[in-house]
Amino acid sequence: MTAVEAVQGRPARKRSAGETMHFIDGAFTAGSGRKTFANRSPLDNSLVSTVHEASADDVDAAVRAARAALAGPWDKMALADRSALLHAVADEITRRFDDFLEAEIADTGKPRSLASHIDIPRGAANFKIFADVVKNVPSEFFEMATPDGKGSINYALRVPRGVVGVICPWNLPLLLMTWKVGPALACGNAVVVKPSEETPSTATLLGEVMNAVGMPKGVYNVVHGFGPDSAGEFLTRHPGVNAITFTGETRTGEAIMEAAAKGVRPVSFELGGKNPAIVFADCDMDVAIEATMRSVFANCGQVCLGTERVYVERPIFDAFVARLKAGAEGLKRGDPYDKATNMGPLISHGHRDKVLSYYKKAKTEGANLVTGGGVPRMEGAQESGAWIEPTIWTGLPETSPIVREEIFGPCCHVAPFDTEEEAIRLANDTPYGLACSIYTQNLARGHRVSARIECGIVWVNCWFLRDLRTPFGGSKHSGIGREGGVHSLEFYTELRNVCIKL
Ligand code: NAD
Ligand code: 6OD
Repeated sequence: MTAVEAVQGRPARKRSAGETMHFIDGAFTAGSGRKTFANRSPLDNSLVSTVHEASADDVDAAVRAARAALAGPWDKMALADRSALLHAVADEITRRFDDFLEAEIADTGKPRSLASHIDIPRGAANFKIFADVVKNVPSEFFEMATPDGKGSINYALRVPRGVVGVICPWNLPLLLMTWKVGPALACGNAVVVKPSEETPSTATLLGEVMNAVGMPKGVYNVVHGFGPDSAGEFLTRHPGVNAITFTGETRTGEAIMEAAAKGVRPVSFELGGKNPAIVFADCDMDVAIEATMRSVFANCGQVCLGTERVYVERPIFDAFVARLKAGAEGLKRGDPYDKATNMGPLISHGHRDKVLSYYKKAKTEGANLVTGGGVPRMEGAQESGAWIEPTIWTGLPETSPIVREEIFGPCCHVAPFDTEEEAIRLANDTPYGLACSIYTQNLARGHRVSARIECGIVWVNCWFLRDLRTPFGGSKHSGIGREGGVHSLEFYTELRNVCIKL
């Protein structure tokens, strides 16, 4: 009996407080494997849940369930009905807002003030936007003359890719997962999601939402586990997966690309970054400080679009550093449900070790430590959490690993520049190319510099201001492809030309 058969006919189980199950073919299941792992809170290292780790058979069951769904009512559903169902998913996420919020905070420790404004609302918005986009994008049509004078017409049909493997990171778990699942389902695909091992909860909870709104079984599946030699690799190597969408580290992207080569399967990758901000002396300083505070420290610096290199025009360098320091020292750590808390812990002790190794390296390289650089003292149970100090350095050469490598923590290096040309050169001197922020009140300069920065997204006088219709993705080592609006349809569908002789 396969794992799918084993779960068929069983009523869908709610996520119990202590266990996180796979969601396969519309049912929660422990799967066929015996292995589990602990999901611990980064706030205080307490156990959030015991997570079932998928075996190759469990992943196979999920892929088979997805394939079966493609041949069932999902395939026959009218576009308008599919779109309505995705709106219902968004509405149900909103109705269960507090459940999602609680699950996301339990896994990540992020402050409620952040998750309730960004993560959970975007979870719903990611379904709504693509439910609408698919209904409103026209396809091509050409009339063609033929020698017999009768002519022919050509049009393009958008057809789903099939089963899409969705591999997700831990930093914005619901947001980044639904950013892929929303368009994939809107386009008529079925998905198998592998959430990060650090943050398995909201993807699982979404299974309850899918059942509540009547999503056909097998359209949305979730398997838990790790990357290499675990659920991630089993999924990306599975021949029944037609396309792979991945957000995570560049090195992981390289491994997944190798897996996808077998069977020549398309990939969409949103990868790492080492994003610069360029602060010109003619900026509105309040705007530049407010946005840079968020871009460096929001989500404890664990945002792919976050700024880790700040270039400031020399006349305002000292004033800018002083204000950023004051801002960093004013951040409030602690209870995520306290309204005043605006900084959580890092995702895990393992990640904190990595970030601290950069803090140490900065010291040995002779950085000028403006603030932070260590681990804060926390009270009570939080003493055991993965807390870290927000940190600012100056004075390092551009060749330093602190300036070149993605740290993914609440830290930045600030350096002065003298000319626009120099700022552009410094910003582009990186193998990455995800995002850049520019602060200036001279809009001509804003346009001119934006056009010369080698990256996927440039923000002028803002950061993380997102219109979901726009192309999102990275250049160079920061990704392959663009998602968002109609661009997501490019990846989640294939165009088929139909030629009709009249
Ligand atoms: P990661 O690459 O370590 O893991 C991401 C996911 O891939 C996890 O689910 C993991 O289990 C899985 N995985 C790992 N190895 C695998 C393999 N060989 N085969 C299949 N799956 C595998 O990334 P992370 O630490 O979870 O996230 C942080 C990274 O993600 C940072 O580099 C950050 O910049 C990047 N990121 C990029 C974007 C973007 O939009 N560009 C967004 C968020 C995060
Ligand atoms: O806003 C988005 O759609 C998106 N993909 C954000 C990515 C953030 C990275 O951590």
